[in-house]
This record gives sequence, C-alpha cells and structure tokens, in this order.
Amino acid sequence: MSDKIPQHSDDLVVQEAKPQLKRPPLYKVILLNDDYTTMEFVVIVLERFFHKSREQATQIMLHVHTRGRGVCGVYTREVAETKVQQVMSFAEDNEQPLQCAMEPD
Ligand code: TYC
Repeated sequence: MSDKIPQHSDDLVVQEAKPQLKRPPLYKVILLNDDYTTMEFVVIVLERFFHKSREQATQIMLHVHTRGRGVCGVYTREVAETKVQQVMSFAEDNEQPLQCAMEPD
C-alpha cells in the first residue's frame, strides 16, 4: 500500500502547509556606560543574567567602560525583552543608574 496522503478528492483540494523554516529575528542586548554604576555591579549583572565567567564579565564591563556600550548576548525577542527588564529592575533595586537596551542583530 502507498504511504502517500491523497492531495485531491473530487470537490476538495488540500493545500499542504508551508514548512516553517524561517529563523526568528534576533536581538542584541547591550549595556551602556555611565559615570556612577560601580564596575563590580556591572560584573555581577553579566554573571547573573548573561551567564558570563568572572573573566568574561570583567572584559565586557571594561569594553563598555572604555567604548561606551557593549553586547552582553544575542537572543530571540522575548528572551531579550526579559533580560532588559531583569537588568533594569535589578539596577533600580540596587540604586544604580545602569542602562540596558536591545536592538536588532
Ligand atoms: N563607568 C563606570 C565607572 O567608572 C563603570 C561602568 C561600566 C558603568 C559599564 C556602566 O555599563 C557600564 N564606575
């Protein structure tokens, strides 16, 4: 017996669903430099929310400190939005003016 699913009957045409192959758009989560957030706090943020080692976190923090901004990670939209919210509320709770944002990759 054939495995083929019938595509047509007399009065019905069955349209095959398009395969969903498109990758979702990705977003960079970035940290912005400022003069008041402590370096130690930024390192903790990178460890806690972006799963960086202390060495990686220190490098990224110093990059942001010297260049003005830096990428913490690249995520799908919902994940990036959540990271930004988590970082901003952690910064507020700790009275640090740190700014975190997202942009299309
Ligand atoms: N510029 C800050 C300082 O000198 C450190 C800092 C680094 C702040 C990165 C924010 O995203 C930042 N204390």
